[in-house]
Amino acid sequence: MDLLKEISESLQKGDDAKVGELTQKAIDEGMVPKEILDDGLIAGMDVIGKRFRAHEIFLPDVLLSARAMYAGMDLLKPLFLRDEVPSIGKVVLGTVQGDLHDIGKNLVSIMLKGAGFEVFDLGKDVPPEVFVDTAEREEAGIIGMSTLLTTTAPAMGRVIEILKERGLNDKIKTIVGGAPVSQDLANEIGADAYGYDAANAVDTVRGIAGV
Ligand code: B1M
Repeated sequence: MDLLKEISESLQKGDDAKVGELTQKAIDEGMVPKEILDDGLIAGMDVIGKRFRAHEIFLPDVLLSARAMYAGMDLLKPLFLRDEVPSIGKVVLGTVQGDLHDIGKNLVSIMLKGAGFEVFDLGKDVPPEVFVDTAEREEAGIIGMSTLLTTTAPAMGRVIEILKERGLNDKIKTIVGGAPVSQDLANEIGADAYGYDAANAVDTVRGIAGV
């Protein structure tokens, strides 16, 4: 079987040891890391999402697949990072309050760091004030927010409101992303930018940071 297909299928089975082993094999065979990520790991997770929505599988299965996803991502991570790159800008990043999904946000974090940004990763379930307080304290020019739940998308708007209340919205720009987020939603809540995937988030952050 095709190696990337095997990675995807092992991830769907929640077999983290196998995903780690196959991801390492793909790296050793010289496959492009982005291809392993997109066509192996993310492809497998997409199937899990569809099966979960169709009630064919349940939360514990999704958790096992998430663990398998991390087994692969941990091996790919060093390949996306570059050592000793001087910082080209500061980004405060997190998953918004009420949302515990962090796989996509962590990918955005890895890729931004790889592109030379200094990232203050606040993790998941981050209260709106914490995004703004951290950006102010660290003098970061950009706040990046991720959400996977339609119910927590409005929390991104609250961050933007706080920036306006503190008169910081000209100085600190915002980018939003995640499965239920769209350019329309970004416009609606007044975000400066929308990123549809991790690679696009990097290009977009570069654009709004002017680097
Ligand atoms: Co949950 N979950 N989950 N889940 N989960 C979804 C999101 C869901 C769509 C599944 C479904 O019904 N088909 C659904 C949301 C429905 C909705 O709101 N419309 C859902 C639900 C309902 C839930 C619970 C409520 C289930 C429950 O408890 N009954 C619960 C929520 C708990 C909470 O957060 N309060 C829950 C829990 C979980 C797990 C903990 C089991 C696990 C998360 C583990 C973890 O993250 N550590 C999990 C998972 C894994 C998923 C699915 C299957 C996969 C998500 C994922 O990691 N995808 C997901 C189904 C799906 O999305 N198809 C689902 C891979 C990842 C690489 O993609 O995160 O989209 P993604 O990131 C992409 C882009 O979106 C973008 O870049 C990445 C790709 O390069 N991106 C950005 C992301 N952030 C960005 C930020 C940017 C720019 C781009 O700029 C700042």
